[in-house]
Amino acid sequence: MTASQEMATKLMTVEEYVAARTGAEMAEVFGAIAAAARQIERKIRRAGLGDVYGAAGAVNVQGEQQQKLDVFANDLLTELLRGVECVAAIVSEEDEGPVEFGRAGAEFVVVFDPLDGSSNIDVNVNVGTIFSVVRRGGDVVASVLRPGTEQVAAGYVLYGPSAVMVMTVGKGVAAFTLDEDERFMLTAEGMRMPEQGFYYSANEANAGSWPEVYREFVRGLVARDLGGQEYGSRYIGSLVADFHRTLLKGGVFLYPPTKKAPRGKLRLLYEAYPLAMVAEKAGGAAVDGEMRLLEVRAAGIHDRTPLVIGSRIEVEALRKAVLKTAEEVE
Ligand code: FDP
Repeated sequence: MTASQEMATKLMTVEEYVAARTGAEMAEVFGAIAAAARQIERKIRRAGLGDVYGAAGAVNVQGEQQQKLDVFANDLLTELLRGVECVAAIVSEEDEGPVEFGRAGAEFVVVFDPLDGSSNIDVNVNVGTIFSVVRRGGDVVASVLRPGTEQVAAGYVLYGPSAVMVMTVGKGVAAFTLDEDERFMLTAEGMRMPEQGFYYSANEANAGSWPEVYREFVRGLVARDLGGQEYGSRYIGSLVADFHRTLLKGGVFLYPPTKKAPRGKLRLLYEAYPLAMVAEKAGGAAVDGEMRLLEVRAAGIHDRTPLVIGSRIEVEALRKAVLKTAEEVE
């Protein structure tokens, strides 16, 4: 790439990037997500100055305390996407069912977790928005319950020291950084996750209640059994931030089944599916332990799943170990 081509690439907004690859309708969807992300970022940046920390007083459909910023982010995304003609409905972590916009011919449904890792807000630690776009095929619920392989676009926004949107419209993974003029500008294209990496990321306080095969896997990483690779441990407890590091540096994020959450803690539709699509498009992998994550089927919109996601070598090694254990048990 010549220097002038590189400049041209860098001067592209996320809306322009999407329009050039998939057309104006999807660009409008991204425009609404970017607009919401801008406002969420502004609110988070000034969180300590206003009355935005803490619980909103309600409990969401997951039985979790809703934070004020959860509610703010959810309302904003819903309203901005309502303004996009090609969006038929949204499905959010914060709502019991889909919110339909009454547009029979609209093509897309947007699924999102408006503010992931929200237990980190009060301590000024990174949080994120995760989203996925699927085509509406008749009933909205049936459309979003199709396998993750059917997603047409997916991504996340990480509200960190800078705000970054990482996304795919099915052809490679790109990152956009929020600039001073509040535009998400292209800062990386064709992103690739390292084949093997330097960090593993898990809430090890739960290790006592993981299936033994996961404990053994992590012990193996620490012992450098995986090709002699040396690992460090990193766990933020904000999925978007933990995933983003894994995407850039390689390694593996795992949230195995636990005694308390035998079917996993993380949500399939609006956490695992979008990140799995990004991971795969960047050359990484994601499984629920045994299966390719994008082929795991949800029965309900708020279903949970175990999640192992990251570099291909670590994810494959874990999957092989889990499958072997399953064989031995049979
Ligand atoms: P949070 O409960 O703060 O919203 O999906 C929720 C999530 O955060 C993820 O962002 C994070 O990876 C995970 O839960 C953290 O769970 P633990 O506190 O059990 O480690």
